[in-house]
Amino acid sequence: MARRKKIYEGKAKILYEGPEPGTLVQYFKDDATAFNAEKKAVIEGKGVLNNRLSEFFMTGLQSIGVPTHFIKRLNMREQLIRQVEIIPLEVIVRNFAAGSMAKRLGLEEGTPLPRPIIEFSYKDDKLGDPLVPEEYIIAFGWASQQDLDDIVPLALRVNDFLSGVMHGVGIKLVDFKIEIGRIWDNDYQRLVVADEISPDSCRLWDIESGQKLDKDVFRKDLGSLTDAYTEVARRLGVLPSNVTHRPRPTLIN
Ligand code: AIR
Ligand code: ASP
Repeated sequence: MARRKKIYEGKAKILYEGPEPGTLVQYFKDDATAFNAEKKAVIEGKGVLNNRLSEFFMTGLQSIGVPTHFIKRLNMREQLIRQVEIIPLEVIVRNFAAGSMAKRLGLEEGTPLPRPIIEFSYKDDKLGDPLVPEEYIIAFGWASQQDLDDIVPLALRVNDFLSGVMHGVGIKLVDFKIEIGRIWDNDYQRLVVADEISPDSCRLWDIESGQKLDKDVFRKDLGSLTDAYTEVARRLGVLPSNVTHRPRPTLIN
């Protein structure tokens, strides 16, 4: 088979040219990075889990009318997606204080916020994805006011959906990050949820015990990341086919 053309390689995923114009193949690597890639490791099985989990969340969003880039799963590590123009922002939604917000404001991790808070970081690894106000986003042309007026309710719908799904399996959605892509239909543009939604991009805490079931396990050396992600997948009923229980073959005389 001819080698596929690599379009882009990021820290956790690779994008290849897709089979048709306007499509790409998104490959999930086992690589984990944190603190702007200062900390790195290969975590066996992470890519397979995130491929499945991102599919689960994206198809769930589509079922309630939230457009995403997802088309279909191709295999254990790859999915077919729509090619989009990524808006260079990390759209972060927070329900409880944690991570950089807890640090910045001196809040205890887990403090409930008065309402979901949306913030934007400018996607630039060299700069460490700095938090930016809307004023910068519009002035520098990363997105328009109209885009932001569309992105905010989109992000809140994603938050409602994900919070509900996670709550149903005993997990608190503390915060998450999404990326938004533009799809052009002639002169008309649509915004869709792109990139991935997985425990790499969310903070997920067990409601009962407070146990962390997301990438903080890796960032803070709290144990096995694969075990944490497998637990999320198990609770959601999403497990890669090679680890789901299959009846053993029986001999027929
Ligand atoms: N995030 C931000 N950049 C990359 C990722 N994965 C996610 C984190 C967390 C949320 O955005 O995983 O769920 C907020 O991160 P922080 O570090 O700003 O508190
Ligand atoms: N994904 C980013 C990195 O690799 C930030 C993080 O998740 O901590 O550094």
